[in-house]
Amino acid sequence: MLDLGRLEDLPQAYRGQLESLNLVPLWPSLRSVLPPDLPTRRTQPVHWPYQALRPLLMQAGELTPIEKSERRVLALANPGHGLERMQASAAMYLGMQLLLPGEWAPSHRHTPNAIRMVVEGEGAWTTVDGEQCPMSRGDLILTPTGAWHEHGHDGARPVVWLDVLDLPLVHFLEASYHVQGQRQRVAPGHGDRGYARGGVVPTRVFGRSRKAWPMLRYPWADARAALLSLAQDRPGLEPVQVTYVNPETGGDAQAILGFYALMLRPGQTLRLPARSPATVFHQIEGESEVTVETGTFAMDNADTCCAPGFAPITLRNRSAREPAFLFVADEAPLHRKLGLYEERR
Ligand code: GTQ
Repeated sequence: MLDLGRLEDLPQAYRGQLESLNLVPLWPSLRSVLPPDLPTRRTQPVHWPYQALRPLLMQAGELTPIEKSERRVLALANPGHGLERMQASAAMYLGMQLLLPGEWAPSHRHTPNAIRMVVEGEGAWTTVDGEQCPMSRGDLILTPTGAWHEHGHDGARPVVWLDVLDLPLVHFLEASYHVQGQRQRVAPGHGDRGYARGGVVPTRVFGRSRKAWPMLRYPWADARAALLSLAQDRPGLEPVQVTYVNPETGGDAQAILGFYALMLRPGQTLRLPARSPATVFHQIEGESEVTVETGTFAMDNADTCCAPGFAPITLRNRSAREPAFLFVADEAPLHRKLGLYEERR
């Protein structure tokens, strides 16, 4: 490989002249911005055990009223990016949000896309562009870019969910902002009822529904049933996985991040190829083991972990009797759209 010159090799006076004209020599930095074969990744493999973070989230409920927080969230931050940046990976933000009985998180909309993966509790709801979506463990709820959303809670116990946003990317693009709104009027219609069965979609006599986001809530009961049915139908199938899609287009549910549910058969070990996008795993049911490069995380119920891109990942169901279910989020739609998507075996 060529031995490139260093900044210190240049005369001080010349460097000063460059700087005063806002000029920078490329060659001393060329290898750091274009490293050989593998990108430099700040994203580290990180595990956030739910049992450790839950008491701190509940404490936030005592320390900070909803009126003082708007959204009561602990961000799951990757130390590789610096904790203050609140990034799980280059494009993904993760947060654990707590809503207490009777609380209301006011309506707003913003440019980053968000989803909620419900972790615990019953009785809360998120209203997205007028559609009130009930929240139960494992349900996936979309709040796509620009959609009004507010959270309320009519139940008796705390409700917690995992937020996944493409905030770091949108912020990096200098395109991140929000708009405060009024309490929404709930409109009739539920995407998850209209699109309750795969293979058929609601059809109006006079043209299709023009909603860009026809389905906002993906009940866990349906995704789980789809995985069990797929596993039963194809006993030889290695990865038993479904993708959350827009039922009108068949494409990814959101434009930037991808969302999936994966089932590990009892005792199953699944080796995933190294892929360019970073990946997040959240344990919905059962117990598994996630090995990223050389480190292994023991994932219990409601645990979350992340893996950088280009890292081989091995998943293992730690139970020999019960299936394990993981919710997966990644940056694959973004990488595909940009032509950057890669898989290495
Ligand atoms: O619930 O609208 O974790 O706006 C971060 C930003 C949640 C939300 C987050 C948000 C929200």
